Amino acid sequence: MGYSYAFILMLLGFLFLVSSPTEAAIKKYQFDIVVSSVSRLCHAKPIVTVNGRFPGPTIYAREGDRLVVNVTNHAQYNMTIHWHGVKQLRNGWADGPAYITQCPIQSGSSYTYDFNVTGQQGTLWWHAHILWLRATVHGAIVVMPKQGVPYPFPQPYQEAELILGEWWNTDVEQVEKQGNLLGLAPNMSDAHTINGKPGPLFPCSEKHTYALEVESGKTYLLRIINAALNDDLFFAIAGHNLTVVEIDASYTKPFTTDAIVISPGQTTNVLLQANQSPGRYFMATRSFMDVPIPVDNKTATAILQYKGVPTTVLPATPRLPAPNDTAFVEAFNAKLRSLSPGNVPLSVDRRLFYTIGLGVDPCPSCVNGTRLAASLNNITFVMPQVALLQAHYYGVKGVFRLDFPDKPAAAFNYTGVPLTANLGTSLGTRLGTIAFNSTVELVLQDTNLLMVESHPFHLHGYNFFVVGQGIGNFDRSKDPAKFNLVDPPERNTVGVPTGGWTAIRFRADNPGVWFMHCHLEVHTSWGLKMAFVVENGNEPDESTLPPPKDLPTC
Ligand SMILES: *[C@@H]1O[C@H](CO)[C@@H](O)[C@H](O)[C@H]1NC(C)=O
Ligand SMILES: *[C@@H]1O[C@H](CO)[C@@H](O)[C@H](O)[C@H]1NC(C)=O
Ligand SMILES: *[C@@H]1O[C@H](CO)[C@@H](O)[C@H](O)[C@H]1NC(C)=O
Ligand SMILES: *[C@@H]1O[C@H](CO)[C@@H](O)[C@H](O)[C@H]1NC(C)=O
Ligand SMILES: *[C@@H]1O[C@H](CO)[C@@H](O)[C@H](O)[C@H]1NC(C)=O
Ligand SMILES: *[C@@H]1O[C@H](CO)[C@@H](O)[C@H](O)[C@H]1NC(C)=O
Ligand SMILES: *[C@@H]1O[C@H](CO)[C@@H](O)[C@H](O)[C@H]1NC(C)=O
Ligand SMILES: *[C@@H]1O[C@H](CO)[C@@H](O)[C@H](O)[C@H]1NC(C)=O
Ligand SMILES: *[C@@H]1O[C@H](CO)[C@@H](O)[C@H](O)[C@H]1NC(C)=O
Ligand SMILES: *[C@@H]1O[C@H](CO)[C@@H](O)[C@H](O)[C@H]1NC(C)=O
Ligand SMILES: *[C@@H]1O[C@H](CO)[C@@H](O)[C@H](O)[C@H]1NC(C)=O
Ligand SMILES: [Cu+2]
Repeated sequence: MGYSYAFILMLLGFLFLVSSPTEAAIKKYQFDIVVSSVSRLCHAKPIVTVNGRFPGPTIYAREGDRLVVNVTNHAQYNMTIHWHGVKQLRNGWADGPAYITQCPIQSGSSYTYDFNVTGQQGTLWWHAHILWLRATVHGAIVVMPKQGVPYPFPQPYQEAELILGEWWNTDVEQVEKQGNLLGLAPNMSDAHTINGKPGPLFPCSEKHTYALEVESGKTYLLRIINAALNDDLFFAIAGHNLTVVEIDASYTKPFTTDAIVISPGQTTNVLLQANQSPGRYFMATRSFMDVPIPVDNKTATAILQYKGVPTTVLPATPRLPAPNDTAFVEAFNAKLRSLSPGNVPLSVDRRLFYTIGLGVDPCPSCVNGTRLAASLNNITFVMPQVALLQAHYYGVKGVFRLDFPDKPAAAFNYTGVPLTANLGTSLGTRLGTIAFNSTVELVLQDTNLLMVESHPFHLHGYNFFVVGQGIGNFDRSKDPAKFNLVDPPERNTVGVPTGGWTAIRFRADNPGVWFMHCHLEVHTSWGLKMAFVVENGNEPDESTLPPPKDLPTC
């Protein structure tokens, strides 16, 4: 009796699944790149935006949907948009980094990004991927699970996106240009922002404060995105703990914390229970920086507003970790575990070891006769004049070399006493090549050439597993034994700790040309970037798709 009852339930469940509307939808968006006057910090200034909004519009999709985004450039700057974390299977044409997968959309032109969101759900984001324009050209991507598929945590009452950013009072392109011209570090930002607003710790900011209204007793899902150009950030809400459930659109084993750390490029979903005495509480964000270099150390705030509480009530202030709290960051990262890890590569076909270096190269016109430079395996990446993916697809010679070294030319004490010798770098547009479907282990090793610093690294076209992390020099004979191959966090952007290393693994099953770079824009500008050519497989469905007809040309 019990048996047949269960059987009937199973049958009903099956029928329900079959009849539920799971068909993928086509979601169309129009992105107009326009210069708009936005008022922040006491005065209005023109910034480059999508549809006049800052932050830009949120893209909503379900796993499996097709997104069709027509980007029309009405501004004077060249533009491209990157869909950060979308895997773009066989479809690098829609990935967006300028001169890597496409030529820019020039003033007066349009390009339609047409891509499917396959096998991914959670919070991602989109941003300009040319010059420093992503400072103001960015927004959230919310990928809901397929129809009828619940979250692996209790259904929240409501959801909200919190985009953390950096604000300059001057034109951000002038800041970048001035840094390049002088060969020095560019000016740091004037403020941090939460959903585009700096909050009341800044002058004339009462109207420039984001507030999130909550009902007492309810649970909220907060989708937090670090869209800052150059700053790792802490985030906390006064009086409330946060339960981390997802990072970079990959579910995690839930854990509770009073603050999070989030690097540029990363996303973190947290559950917030409005379970404190009804009131007003500040949310706050501020930089994490554990080496003594100048950084925008100003705190942006927003308000968690319990429904019905008068806005005259002074908000409570949260305690953020100290700006140099490395121990908090290490402990936080150690808690990140995949909820249900997919196929973590257990064996490795290809081992890569890349050193991250900051240095100086000759520059006769610069202030010191030198300019700051950054490199991987001592190679400072030189941007090509035409897009690498096109050059690869059509076999155009002379655009790049396929000889990026798998390891540095010579081993040295990477994180030893500050290394002031060999501070020059070698320049080139050199790419690494990877066989289709091979498993790759990449160890990113920070160095003390010039100085140590932490670097958030982003790989396009893939998620990877973060199998290990440590301080000091990576030890090939000892460290792999400590790798987590059971439930390592899966993500698309990972921090390499100051004076330390991070090991990632992925299966190269997405053919194309994929950018990999530090997500601190200042370091990317200095050349801390490279790209992989992942070869086609043998089957017809294992090669890069043909390019769309409206792909921009250079
Ligand atoms: C994209 O938008 C522009 C401006 O509205 C329009 O002229 C163009 O036809 C659109 N392209 C496509 C493919 O719809
Ligand atoms: C997206 O999915 C649709 C439907 O399966 C398919 O026709 C289309 O070719 C896919 N597009 C890309 C870029 O993969
Ligand atoms: C950078 O900061 C310096 C010193 O405050 C200032 O003189 C300069 O105008 C700033 N540059 C830009 C592009 O805003
Ligand atoms: C937050 O979590 C900590 C550690 O689990 C706990 O001691 C504290 O009481 C919690 N605070 C709130 C407001 O729930
Ligand atoms: C923030 O940085 C400025 C300039 O770098 C410095 O003068 C100031 O003391 C710092 N403030 C704090 C609270 O660390
Ligand atoms: C962090 O900064 C504080 C204040 O500047 C300083 O006293 C402390 O020594 C620093 N801690 C570390 C671990 O560097
Ligand atoms: C370059 O010049 C600046 C400003 O004059 C100075 O602060 C800095 O120490 C110099 N850097 C190097 C590497 O010489
Ligand atoms: C590397 O440098 C550090 C600090 O300068 C030193 O403690 C360590 O012994 C060196 N390691 C090797 C293998 O030389
Ligand atoms: C990096 O390359 C430059 C230029 O070839 C060279 O002078 C320097 O010694 C190299 N540095 C290292 C650490 O390999
Ligand atoms: C990739 O390799 C794995 C392990 O050998 C194999 O199971 C899988 O089918 C291959 N995938 C493709 C697309 O060839
Ligand atoms: C825009 O991109 C095109 C194609 O690469 C290039 O020729 C042109 O100089 C760029 N324009 C600006 C203003 O950078
Ligand atoms: Cu960096």
